[in-house]
Amino acid sequence: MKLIFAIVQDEDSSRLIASLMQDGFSVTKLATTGGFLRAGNTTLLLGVEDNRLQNALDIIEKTCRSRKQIATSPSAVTGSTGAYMPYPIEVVVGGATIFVTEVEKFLKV
Ligand code: 2BA
Repeated sequence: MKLIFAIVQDEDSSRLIASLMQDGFSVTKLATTGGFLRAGNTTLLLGVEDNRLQNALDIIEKTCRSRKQIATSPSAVTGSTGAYMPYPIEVVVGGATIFVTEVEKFLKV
């Protein structure tokens, strides 16, 4: 069995959960925050049998889109006045950031 951690954009999460559940996957949704943008995103946990791993990954890949977002630079420049001047930068976020780990034990007690 594998455990998938999928970090996705909030905009994709409802459709993704619906698609996964329609295909019989169990999903846990966590409200998370990206360290770089400091914006909300969604992390899904899925425990899947090895033979269904690719099926789940395909659904995630098909459903999650990448989007451009404007962010304020985390390391602002300091102008000649010494003032703090954050500047906007464009980053491409997503589709999904996925980690797959081996599950040693799976219990429901
Ligand atoms: P954030 O950390 O808010 O990052 C949002 C987007 O900002 C990233 O999109 C990437 O395009 C950009 N970005 C992140 N760190 C950067 C940096 N140090 N310099 C320049 N640009 C940077 P994604 O790569 O699609 O990541 C989306 C979200 O997935 C991330 O949100 C974070 O919550 C998670 N994530 C991505 N890689 C991860 C990793 N290796 N470990 C844990 N979480 C990760």
